[in-house]
Amino acid sequence: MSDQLDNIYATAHQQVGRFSFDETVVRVFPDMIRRSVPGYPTIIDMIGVLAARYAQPDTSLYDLGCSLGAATTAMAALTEQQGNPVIAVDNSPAMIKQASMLLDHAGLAERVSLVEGDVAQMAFEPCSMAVLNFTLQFIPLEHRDGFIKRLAAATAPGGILVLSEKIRFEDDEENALQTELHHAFKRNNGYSDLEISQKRTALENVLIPETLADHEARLRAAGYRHIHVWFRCFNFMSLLAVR
Ligand code: GEK
Repeated sequence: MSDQLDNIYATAHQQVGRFSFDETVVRVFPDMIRRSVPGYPTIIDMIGVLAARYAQPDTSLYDLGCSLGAATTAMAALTEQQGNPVIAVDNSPAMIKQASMLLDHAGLAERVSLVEGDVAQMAFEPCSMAVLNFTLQFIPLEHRDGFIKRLAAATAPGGILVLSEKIRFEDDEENALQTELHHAFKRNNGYSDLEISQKRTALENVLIPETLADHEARLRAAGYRHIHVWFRCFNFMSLLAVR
């Protein structure tokens, strides 16, 4: 089951280990991401809307770092008539196992190829849409440029990348304020100060945020021509990059 309440960090851990997408996280993942990422449900819905607008006939759609397949499902639903193949990739065996069950239940097993693997190392087929919904932030910094370049090269002219990320701000004061507002959002969603602080420790050096300027520069260098922020809330944003 994957609809349990996230209370992983509710009690004091003697030592907070590195965060990993294991079975414990998979069990609570839908609750965790909804209560931790401002605007997550809206972003998923709009990924469907963007798929309806940008998916080109006879090309694949990628959901990279698909977790339980929320974006996959939105893309598949809003391109049903055109029937683009959807390729959903994640490197967590526990995520893939649960995603496979959920996609089966949703009747999407034929439409979606579920792949267990590292998105930064894979070869891409011609595609018209790729989604990195809060995934790039977990990929080692030194792999990010080459990965985005390879993805851009496989994307058809007029095709898109949707890149959602937690970001950091060059300005320390702004960074502190936006972080504080994010924590207020989490508190409002029922997380305690202990949970917020232990989760922060677990994500240290695992989730590595960059600035909006860093993302824009990388996308431009890879060959995306139009780059727009289409969603923004505190230190979370989503970019639409058109090839
Ligand atoms: C959603 N997109 O629900 N290769 C493949 N997968 C990876 C890699 C990698 N190198 N690194 C991390 N992951 C989803 C939410 S969660 C975001 C994405 C979050 C996977 C990791 O296993 C996890 O499932 C996902 O990326 C990140 O729209 O939890 O903040």
